[in-house]
Amino acid sequence: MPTTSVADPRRSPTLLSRRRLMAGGVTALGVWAAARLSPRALGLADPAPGEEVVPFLDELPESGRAQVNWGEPQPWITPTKRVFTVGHYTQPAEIDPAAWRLDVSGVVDKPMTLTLDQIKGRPRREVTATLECSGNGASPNFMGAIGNATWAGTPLAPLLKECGIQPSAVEVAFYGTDTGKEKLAGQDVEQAFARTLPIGEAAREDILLCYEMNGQPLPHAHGAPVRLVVPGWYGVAWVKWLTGIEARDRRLMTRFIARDYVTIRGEFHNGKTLWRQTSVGPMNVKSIAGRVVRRADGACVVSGVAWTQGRVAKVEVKVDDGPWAEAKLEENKTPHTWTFWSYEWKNPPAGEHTLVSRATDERGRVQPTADDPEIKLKKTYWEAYAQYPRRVRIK
Ligand SMILES: Nc1nc2c(c(=O)[nH]1)N[C@H]1C(S)=C(S)[C@@H](COP(=O)(O)O)O[C@H]1N2
Ligand SMILES: [Mo]
Repeated sequence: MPTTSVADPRRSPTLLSRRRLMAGGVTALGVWAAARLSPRALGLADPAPGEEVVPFLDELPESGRAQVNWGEPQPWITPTKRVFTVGHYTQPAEIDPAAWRLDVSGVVDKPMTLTLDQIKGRPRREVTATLECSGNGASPNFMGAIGNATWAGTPLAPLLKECGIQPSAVEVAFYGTDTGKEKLAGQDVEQAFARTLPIGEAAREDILLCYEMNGQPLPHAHGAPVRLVVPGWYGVAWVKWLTGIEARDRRLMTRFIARDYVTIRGEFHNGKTLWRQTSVGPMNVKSIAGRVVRRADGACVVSGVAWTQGRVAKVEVKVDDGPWAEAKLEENKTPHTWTFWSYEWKNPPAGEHTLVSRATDERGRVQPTADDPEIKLKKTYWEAYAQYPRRVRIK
């Protein structure tokens, strides 16, 4: 057992810092320092004297883009500058908050037009929730489009109630200022980015008209002045640069609801495989191993994150072809937020190994392997939540 290969920083301080540089990249140093101060940083076993990070052989290169870099420790709250951004139409110019208006219309008794001051004058609520693009993990070099942030704004539900939603309403639609030309029935039609929530879902207490992110005014790139926050749903539902809300008595079928951000897959029903097409909605159960730290006694601590719609119930880790072993979950009182986990890998043998994690959520959903029919029979790009095996070399 090659415990002697673990550097003792008391004897060799430069070796440890060089390892840190290799593991996280030069710009990561500040993040490392900050993360060590936070009791909820992923990988609490951040190298103490005598410990070292074992880099993953499949570590993704630093992309230079705003996104989570798994080679760095993750604080529970992702710094805003680390949170990815997505815009499918051309990004709108900055919106003048004084001129901005939000229209609430459709099948309501009392349509409304609100200013930003009126939105901010309404009851304020903070919600911590994990935002993930459903494309995260769908292509080989892409796993950083996720972040856990604290969002503040006013709850949507009481506003809808005040508008008096009529019984004919089946859903609530949300529109952004960004538009694009879509070809429909041979014609070019200008459409705004839009998403809908079923009427029951829109009544949830934790859906926000959000104007603050991590204690700061919501940045333009994240949808200022106001965006929708839908805890537990994939990012596509979190409409940015909000301009309109409509209660609707028939379903909206615009691009990012009905033609893109859709999942086509084979489902088993009464012994038959039937092909179903659905719109991307709530998050699936997913986890990723983020770090391995070698302790002075030779054991490795594997740590990572797991998330789902609702709460994660269990995370298990498998080394090579070994059995699934339960990881330790950090307390997870808040639903729709990621949770950290760690697993003690005793006596790791020298050589290359595969580590993989599997999360189970409170509803009993289990993160599938890439070979599971649930993933194998998925013909489309979005909802990439298969188990994510990682490679390490133990010296
Ligand atoms: N108006 C508008 N809102 C939008 C989008 C968009 O293109 N336009 N993209 C959605 C998608 S696909 C994702 S993943 C999230 C990303 O939010 P972020 O840019 O704050 O990370 O915004 C969503 N809201
Ligand atoms: Mo997305």
